[in-house]
Amino acid sequence: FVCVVFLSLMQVYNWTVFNSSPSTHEYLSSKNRLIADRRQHYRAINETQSSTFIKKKDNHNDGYSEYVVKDNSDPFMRDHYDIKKLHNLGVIRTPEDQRLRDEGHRQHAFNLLISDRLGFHRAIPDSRNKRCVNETYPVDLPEASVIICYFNEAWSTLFRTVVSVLDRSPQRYIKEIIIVDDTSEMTQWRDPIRTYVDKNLPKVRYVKTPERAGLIRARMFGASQASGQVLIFLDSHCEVNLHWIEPLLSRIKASKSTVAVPVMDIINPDTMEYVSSPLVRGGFNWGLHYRWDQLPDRIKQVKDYLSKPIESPTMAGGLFAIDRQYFNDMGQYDAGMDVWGGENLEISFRIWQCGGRLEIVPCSRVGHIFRKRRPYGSPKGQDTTLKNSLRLAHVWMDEYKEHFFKMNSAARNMPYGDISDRVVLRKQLGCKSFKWYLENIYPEQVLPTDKKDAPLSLGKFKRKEKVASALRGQIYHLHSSLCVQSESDVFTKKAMLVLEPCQDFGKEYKYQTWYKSKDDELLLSDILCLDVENVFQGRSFARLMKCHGNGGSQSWTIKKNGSVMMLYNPATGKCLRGSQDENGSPLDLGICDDTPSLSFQFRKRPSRSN
Ligand code: UD2
Ligand code: MN
Repeated sequence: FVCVVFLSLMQVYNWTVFNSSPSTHEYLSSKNRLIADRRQHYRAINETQSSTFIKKKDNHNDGYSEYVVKDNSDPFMRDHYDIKKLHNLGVIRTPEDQRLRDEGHRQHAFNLLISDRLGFHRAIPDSRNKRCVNETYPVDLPEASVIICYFNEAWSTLFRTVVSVLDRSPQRYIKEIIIVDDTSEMTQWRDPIRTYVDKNLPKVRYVKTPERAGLIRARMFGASQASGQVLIFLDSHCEVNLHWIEPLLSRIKASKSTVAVPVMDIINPDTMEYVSSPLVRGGFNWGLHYRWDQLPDRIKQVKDYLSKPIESPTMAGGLFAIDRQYFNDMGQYDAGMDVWGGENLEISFRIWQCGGRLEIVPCSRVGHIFRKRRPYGSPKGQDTTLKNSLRLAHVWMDEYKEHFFKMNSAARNMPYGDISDRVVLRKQLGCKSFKWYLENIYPEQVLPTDKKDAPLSLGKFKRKEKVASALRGQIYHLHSSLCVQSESDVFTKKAMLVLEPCQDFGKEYKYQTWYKSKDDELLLSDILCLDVENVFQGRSFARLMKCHGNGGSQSWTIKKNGSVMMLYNPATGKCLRGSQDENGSPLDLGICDDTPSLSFQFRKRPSRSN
């Protein structure tokens, strides 16, 4: 009986029945010390990993079936998205576990212990809106080359990305998966990865950049080797969800100049929990940082907007599908951009201004690990985002680049390399002005001068003192007062908030600058909203989240309390709380009373000088 069941399972359409047990053994035989260190560990993963796909139902007549993943061996591995079970996976049992966890946080900025224990296959919740089940797609969709660039990615996250694509896409739509090793420093993994791919994953190709190229040039390098009609780019720490690919390919089949972006769900870097994201779209602020925007009413009025493609002014950057010919014709990327940052706004502006279309496709969902910091730098330690932003401002933004310079006066005189190629490209493609883009594609965008609310800092300003500087004989205001800022120095969703000494200038400036919106939201750097999340029973923490525009936990009422105020969150009935003594401990919410830890003040930001 067992045999019969097994054989019939094997026949399930061209589907590969994954049993990853043979997988990592080959590379385990290598002599490399680091690998030997991990032998025990990966053996443990393999033994818990045998999973089988069981056909659930044929709900499309195009030969596509729905599968549930059944894990055969370890009860530990079932429902691996359940937060309690994930928590179990994170339990440290041996010194080796501890070492792996610490190393993971240091090198990857996520919980490597849980990631490794999850293995390559795991079930994730179907995060789509229910309406998506009724969507139908053409049968003859174009084939895709999936391109995954990585620099120092962890083994388990890289292959979970790859395997999720193989697990959850009809095989006929996957021409190939190209993994582009951007000359990772972890050279000891190079051969094992190559061998593993060659032996186990026939559709996957390993390529390596000749030298560290940065993610922008690495993507072009990968694309130049691809042969599918469509290119789909993914970060190397993603997990694609059920039916993720059909809606993307359908949009490109309908029009070759449409670029289709899935909704990015959140994989929590500490717990690996997979969390559905609200439907929002891409925007930017005048510091040229990507920002999540709530959907404007004109989109919400469209019937079934929760399951129909919506146009988006920009994309986040990492995940999108584009026709390969179109990608080449419209100038790929700006090869003068280094390592990280800015390329997502550049390609977004270019798509719209040069006659294409950029859409977010709500029924396509891909999880991405949002880290709190980037665990790598650039080869020369330079700030590549600023240089890249300058290039795109000069090529695409016409007179509107002045708004960017107002926020970054130092950038005005910074070198940004030669952009003449890109200027020529803009002419050749006959692209429209930035004014046209703002008026027609992003009418919701506010010019900085229109802003009603001046930037504020939110904090506790009680301990401001004047200190005479013996050296220069001048009086300085030393702000020993504390300001509310993100726990990390990037704008990451789900980041907690902490109190740190107030900064008026320099890098910290933008991490402490808040804006009040007319909908009672508080936005950090005009990017993410102050939100509340119930993490543990009875204790709610303040977090940064995408602004969803539905009030609730993102709505804050100011309650005056003498010269100070309390920030009341009607959704939880509690007030924002920050203990005054401990810098660095996360802000949470407490019952609104007179305790000093609940009192805050706003202060207008001084004008910015860097
Ligand atoms: C976001 C985008 C990312 C990119 C970036 C801006 C998403 C999910 N991610 O940052 O794709 O658009 O914004 O530039 O929207 N990598 C290399 N070579 C390098 C550095 C990185 O190949 O020199 C790889 C890296 O391993 C990863 C990808 O590029 O797979 C993106 O890097 P990231 O995950 O650090 O960027 P992220 O998600 O913070
Ligand atoms: Mn990423």
